[in-house]
Amino acid sequence: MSNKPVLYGYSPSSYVFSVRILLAGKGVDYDQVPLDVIAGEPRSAEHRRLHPFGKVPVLVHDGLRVLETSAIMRYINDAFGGASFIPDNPRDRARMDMAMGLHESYGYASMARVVGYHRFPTFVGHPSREDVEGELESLHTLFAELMHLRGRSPYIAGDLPSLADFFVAPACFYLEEVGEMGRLLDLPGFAEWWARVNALPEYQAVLPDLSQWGEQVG
Ligand SMILES: N[C@@H](CCC(=O)N[C@@H](CS)C(=O)NCC(=O)O)C(=O)O
Repeated sequence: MSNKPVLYGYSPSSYVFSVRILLAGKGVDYDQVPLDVIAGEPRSAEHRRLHPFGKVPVLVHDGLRVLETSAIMRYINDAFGGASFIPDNPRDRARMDMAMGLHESYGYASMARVVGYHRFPTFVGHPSREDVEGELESLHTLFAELMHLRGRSPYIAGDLPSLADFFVAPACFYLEEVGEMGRLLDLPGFAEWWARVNALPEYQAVLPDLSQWGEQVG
């Protein structure tokens, strides 16, 4: 049995991206099986043996299979050495958990539809521009709340970067990439937080190569 974890999912996947930021931050060496989401590879019968809903990421380590990005991130944080990205006090941990839960429940799907509108419209069912405006409104509400949670802290859950910043950063990366970041930049504190996250070496180290990504559109 190998001690090297295996991460299933290709790097452009926003959830895989979050996990890779953390792996870089921890300095963990791993293998990656780059299943392409837009090409439908996670839905194969073979991958469904690892993930019954045909999703990525999946992390396999020492015979343990971990599903769900937030669980994968907590596992990596705790199972490997290096810095911890989980705050050591209950109040900041609550901020981290709230941010991750809010993004999972109210952010990810909206982000995927906005980005899909530009880069993989068939995959997301051809949303209209009106649909996209509604999703952007939800994302505005979400990030207003995240900045409220952050308050005067440099990062979402305190003085140091946490799983929460890594969990939501890919959404911002993609909104910027497709030119839909504008309204968020008006939120008090957002631009300052985003510049700080952008400067993190673990984030810069794993920026996905998007040259072969998305559907052929236009
Ligand atoms: N709740 C899951 C969501 C995973 C998820 O939706 N992953 C997307 C990629 S970012 C996926 O695998 N999509 C494949 C599909 O829907 O066919 C998690 O936290 O890991």
